[in-house]
Parts: sequence; structure tokens; C-alpha cells
Amino acid sequence: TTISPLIAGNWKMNGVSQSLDELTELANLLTTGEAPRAVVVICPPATLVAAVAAQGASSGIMAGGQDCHANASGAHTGDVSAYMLADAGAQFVIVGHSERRADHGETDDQVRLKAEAAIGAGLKPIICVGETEAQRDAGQAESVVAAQLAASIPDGAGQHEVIVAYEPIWAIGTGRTPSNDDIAQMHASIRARLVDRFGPRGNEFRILYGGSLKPVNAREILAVENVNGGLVGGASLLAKDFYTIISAV
Ligand code: G2H
Repeated sequence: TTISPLIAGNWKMNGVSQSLDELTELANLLTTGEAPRAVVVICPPATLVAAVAAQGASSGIMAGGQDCHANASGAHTGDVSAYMLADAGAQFVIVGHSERRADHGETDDQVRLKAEAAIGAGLKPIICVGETEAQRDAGQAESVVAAQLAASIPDGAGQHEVIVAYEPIWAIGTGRTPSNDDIAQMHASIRARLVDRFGPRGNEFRILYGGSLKPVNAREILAVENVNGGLVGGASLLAKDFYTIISAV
């Protein structure tokens, strides 16, 4: 099976209404240049999801959230539900990003419930996993990620479109990336776990790479076997850079 690549921009807590100018520029690049091979997603802060969904539609840019609550509604001050993101026009939502796991103490169980809520709301969850530097140095990277996958991916995922993002924590926003061999080995390991659990359907999940993906390294990283696209933070904030990464697949 060939999987169409997906490039998602994760704006994190960056972006105000003026940032929609970058979206306009990206849309221009996407519609005037050669048609991209990749599915293009922007995950802005929740305040901009509706605007990105509306403005991106004509150029094929889809919108995603960066997190969602596991419940559909209720007394959860400050939280946003998957249904609300879907209602705002989102088609994707990132869950379990390491910054959420670290800053908000999210556990694998909570991440799985969020992914279930996303599926229930008709969103495609992008489930993030990744090891710390200490875990990699101790030779535990694959076992740590395997445990995260086992506990963070819902059992029903095989019947839906669920995306995995491998983001080694030590590569996030640091400018450092694993070697292509290390990426290949990890993505092969993730693929094997998905096939173990979901059968042949496991071959159809996209596995994205994330962590300091930039114009200068995108082409080689995105060409690694079992890398079906990328989750891009810092380099997604400038339309020109993000377009270069999109064009690298
Ligand atoms: C990893 C990535 C996007 P950056 O978190 O999710 O961010 O590309 O800035 O390392």
C-alpha cells in the first residue's frame, strides 16, 4: 500500500489574527506552484481554528486542533472539546504532544481517551509518542515508544483514520535530529507494533516524524522508509519555509 504523505504544521502557542497573512501566502504558493503531493494541515491555536478552516478551504489546507478534552462538553474551564474543534471546521487534532504530557501531566490513558473523543467527533487524531534523551541513551527508546503506542492508541483505531507522530523529545525545538538510520529503525519498530496489533491495516497508518524538521533536512528525513510525512513546529510559522517542507515530499 502507498500512503499519501501528510505534512502538519503545529503552530503551538504562536499566532494571532495577523498570522493569517502567512496562511494567505501559503495558499498562494500552494495554488500557483506545482500541486503538492502531501495532504497539508495547519494546527493553529484554538482561537484561530475556525479562521484557518475557512480561509484554507479554497487552497486545500485543512485545519486541526492541538489538543482536545476527552469529554464532549461540561464543566472543564479553559478546555476545548473535539466536537467544538469539529464544529469550528477542524478535521484533525494533535493529542499527547510531549509538551502536553510534560506541561499538563497527560498520561497515556488520558491521551487514549482524547483520541477516542476525537474519533467520536469525526476528527482524525494525530497521536504523539517519543522518548527522552536519557531514555535513548539507556537504549530504551523503542520500548518506551512501544509502551506509549500500546496505551495511547485506542483499540478501535483500526476502523478509523488515526495518525501516529514520532517526536523524540530531545529533538523538539532544539535543532537536533536523530540520524536517518535511527529514524528508519524507530519508524520500522512503530510499523511492526501497528501491524502486530491491527493486522494488515497497521500498514495503512501514517507515521509522521516530528522534531526540528526544517527546509534543510526535510527532503532526506521525509524520504526515510516508513516516514509518511511530518509534524512541523517552528518551521511551520513562515509560509515560505513550510512550503519548502511540503514540497520536499
Ligand atoms: C515537535 C515539532 C512540532 P519543532 O514538537 O510538533 O516542533 O519542529 O519546532 O521541533
